[in-house]
Formats: sequence, structure tokens, C-alpha cells
Amino acid sequence: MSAEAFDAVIVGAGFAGLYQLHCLRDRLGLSVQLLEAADGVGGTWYWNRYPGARCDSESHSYCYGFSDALQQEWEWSERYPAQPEIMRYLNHVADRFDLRRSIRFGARVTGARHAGGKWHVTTQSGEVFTAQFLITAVGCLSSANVPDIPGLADFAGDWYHTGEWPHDGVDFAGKRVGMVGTGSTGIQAAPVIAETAADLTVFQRTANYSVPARNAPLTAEFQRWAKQHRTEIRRTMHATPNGHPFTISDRRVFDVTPEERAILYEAAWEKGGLQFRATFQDLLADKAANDTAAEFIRSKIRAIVNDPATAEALADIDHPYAAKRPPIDTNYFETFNRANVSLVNLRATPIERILPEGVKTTAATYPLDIIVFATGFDAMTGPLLRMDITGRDGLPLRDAWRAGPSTYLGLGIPGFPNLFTITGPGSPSVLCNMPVAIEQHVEWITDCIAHLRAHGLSAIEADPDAAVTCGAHVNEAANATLLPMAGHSWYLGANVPGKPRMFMPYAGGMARYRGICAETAARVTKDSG
Ligand code: N01
Repeated sequence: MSAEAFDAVIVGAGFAGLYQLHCLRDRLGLSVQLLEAADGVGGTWYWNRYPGARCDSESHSYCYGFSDALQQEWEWSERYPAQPEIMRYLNHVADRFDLRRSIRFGARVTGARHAGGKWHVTTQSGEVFTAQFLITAVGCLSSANVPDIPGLADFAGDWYHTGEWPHDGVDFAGKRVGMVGTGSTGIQAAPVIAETAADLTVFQRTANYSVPARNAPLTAEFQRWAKQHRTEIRRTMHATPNGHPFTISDRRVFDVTPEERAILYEAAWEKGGLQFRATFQDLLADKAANDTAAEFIRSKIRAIVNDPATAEALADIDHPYAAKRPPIDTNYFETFNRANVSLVNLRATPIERILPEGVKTTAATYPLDIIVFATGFDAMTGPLLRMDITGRDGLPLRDAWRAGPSTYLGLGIPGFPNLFTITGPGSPSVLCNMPVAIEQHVEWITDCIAHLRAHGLSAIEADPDAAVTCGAHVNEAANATLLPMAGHSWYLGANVPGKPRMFMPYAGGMARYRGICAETAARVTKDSG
């Protein structure tokens, strides 16, 4: 089959790919082909259609900031946008910027090989595209992790992974449902599934913190305010470590009395959302400080959940607050007060196997009609490795990353010229409000490509020594926080058997990272041009 030739190929039509397409095609005038496995835009949001799927970032901050007109014309309806609303938004963006004509849908990339100064990108159907530049916009959480539990193939009912949810939904009415996993996804899904299922059994391996989201419709007054103050809001988002539209308090936990602390936590609990983490500046740096937040949330769980044994199992959390991605919820703990909901503590009674009729733990068999796996993803590296990328001199990415991912700033990989990885491992990505991290990467990549072309340079590649220094800095940044203390977290790759343990996202903060990228660009520009 003959290959179609472009200046750039982009993989993935989520937030990252759509904006990258707009920048390269419409700002730089490049010929660009975007390849997308799904039959529509949306990326993560296309696949994650599970009940209760909603963004944990606030809607006025979970959107693009590059176009004033787009920000002015789009109305978000709720404090946190639900999956269908985000899909409407991304479809609107695709239409507004006339992006679809450069997107090939239903085109899953199965191989990308660098040879003869070009990338040769192959899709599942055997089509080949060549390009000078390859940009992956495949997301960090797009490779579903279905646990390898013996007997699953023999289960007589239906099972689903939340990250590959059927488009026509799942009818839980009258069904006995089991849900495995209590991360952000399971915590969003359980209350909604419980509303229609005959009964819901939640299989919990690691108990988790959660803070109420306090979702609500946005008032016209807030919508007006957010539009009028979009510049200041974005300035705040760019100045904070996590890219959210609020600042982290400069107060430390032990600067205040226990009574004052209780009042501050109570107010943050009432306000709800990820902002709870911003109540004090040292919550993620000092274990004793963190213990006060952890104990506050545990006391809330015990107060909400009526059955003392269930409350204890839910509150028996083994890691610092926010050392794993902190979920926020709508009635998660309250759900365990429903007569049709029960909790199985897998730490006490692990799953032995799945039987045709349900889940068998070491203590009992739970008859089920449906199993929902809210078991997360092969995060950050999974989506890249499954594309079978081969760099210079026939070097497979899988070999280059055998001991764990090695990148320069999460943007480039030694041995892989002209490959750019949006929100790759080593960048803040999942520790940041995603659109903020994405826009910064896309703009950096666009400027880099513009520079190469303006100076007649054919290729750019990460320096291996710089990648090693960068990896050491990523480690150092993680070790300055409590994040590595959650030894089972997907940030470390610990949720996928056999995956190398390495802290993957950059925990030094988005604002600092932005500065490092700007310095690198200035250096490269000086050296090359
Ligand atoms: O996945 P997770 P997720 N047997 O990996 C359990 C983003 N997100 O889909 O902790 C039994 O966090 C596992 O247990 P353990 C967000 O960044 C964003 O919930 O490994 N249990 C854990 O409880 C988030 O962090 C939003 O012991 C098993 C759960 O499954 C990321 O996506 C909404 C198991 C997996 O939790 C991933 O969240 C939702 C097994 N074999 C998610 N294997 C928004 O903002 C795994 N588990 C929209």
C-alpha cells in the first residue's frame, strides 16, 4: 500500500490532539494528519462513559484558554462538567476550528517506525502515513487495566471496564452488580449504579479518602464573573503547581491551633472539591501535617456511614491524604447507608477467583449478574508502548524503556528524533489540571517545530545525558513530597504487574516546569539559531 505523506502526524483526538492539529495546521501552515482510533473526538472522554463520569476540575478551568472567542461563547452548566457536556464541548471545538477534515477516525495506530529521516506510521487496517514529525496525544489514562483474575473468562454474566464503557449504556435495573476498585472512578460510579441496581457489592482493596465535590448548576452570576475575569483566572492557573483556578494557602498546619484547624478543614469540606488539598501549604510535604487532614476525613467517614464495621473498613486508609490522586465525590460514603449496597474488604478477604455465578473471596461467594471493573489504567507509558514505536537505528521504545520511561521533560525521548509526546512521563501531566498541562506542551512543541523549519533544521532529539538528569530531577521532586508513600499508586506503575516501579509524573509543579521548558527553548534557540 502506498503511503500518504504529511509534515506531521498526530495520534489522538482528545484535548491534546485537537489543539495540536489547530496549531500546526492553522498557525504554522503544515500539512497534518490526525489519526484517531475512535469514531469521534473526545479522547479519554470518548471512552470513559461510565455512570457518574464527571471531571474533578471545575468547568471554567477545564477548557482551552487559547481562544478568547471560544471562552466567551461556551456556557458550562455545572460546577464540574459531566462526560456528555465535555463531549459536546470538544465536538464544538472540532467544528468551530474545522478540524474534522484533517482527522482520520477509526484509525488505530499499531506501529510507528523512524527510517530515512521520516516517521512511517501504520494503522490497524494497514494504511501507512509518513511525516517528518510525529506527535503523540494519546493521553495518560487511556490503556484500560483489566485485572487478570482467574475465572473471568467463565463468568456467566456481563462485565465491563469503566474506561471502555458501552456507548448505549448498561442497564443495571434489577441486576446484582459487583464493582471492583475504589479509585476516583469507582467513587464516582458507585452512587449512580446503586440508584438502579437491585444490589451493589463494592470490592475494596485499598480504602481511599474522598471529599465531597459539592457539584451544583452554575449560576448566571458565576458564569458572567468567570467570563469577565478569564484573564486573572488563567493567571492564577498558570501560577499554581496544579493548574487549578485557586491558590494554595501559605499557612502551615501547625501555625494554627487545633481548634482553628478544625474550623478551616470544616470550611474546606463544606466548599468541597480538590481545593481541600490547598487548605495548608504543607499537606503534601510533612507527614505529621498530612495526618491532621487524614484524621479529619476519617472522622467524616465514621460520622457519615451508619454501620460501624463498614465505616471502619472505609476509613482504614494506609497512605497519606492525596498521596494517591484524591477523589472527590457525590454521596460516595452515604451510598453505604443504602439497604442495597455492601462493602467487601479485600484486604481481609481477597478475591480467589471468579466463578460463572459471581466473585469468590476467601470468605464467601457473591452471586452477580454484572461486574464493573473500575480498576484503572496502565497509566502514562501504556498508551505509548502499545503503539509499537521504533526509533532511530531500529530501537524499539519497549526496549528503550525496559527499566522505566526515560524522557527529556516528558516531551522527547533519546533515540526518537522528531517524536513529541504530549504530557509524557516526566512532565506534570496527571498532577495538573490537564488542559493547562496540554496547552503548555502543545504551544512548546509548536514553537519548537516553527523554529526548526525557520532555521532549516531537519530534526531535534533529546540528549541522553539530559534525559538522565531530568529523570533524577523527577525523582528528587517526588521525594520532596509524600507522594511516593502510596506504594500501590499508579503514579509509580505499581498497579500493573511487572511494570517497572518509577515515579512517572513531575511533582515539582506546573509553574516551575513551565519555567524549565522556557529555559530549554531559550538555550536550544541560542545554540541553533
Ligand atoms: O483508577 P485507580 P481510576 N483487585 O487506579 C483497584 C483519573 N480520573 O480509574 O489501590 C482489586 O485510581 C485499585 O486498588 P489498589 C484520575 O487521575 C479522573 O479510579 O491498587 N482491586 C483501586 O482501588 C484517577 O486517579 C477523573 O489496591 C483492584 C482501583 O481499582 C485516574 O483517572 C475521574 C485490582 C483503581 O483505581 C485513575 O482512576 C476518574 C484488583 N486486581 C478518574 N486492580 C476525573 O476527573 C485494581 N484495583 C474525571
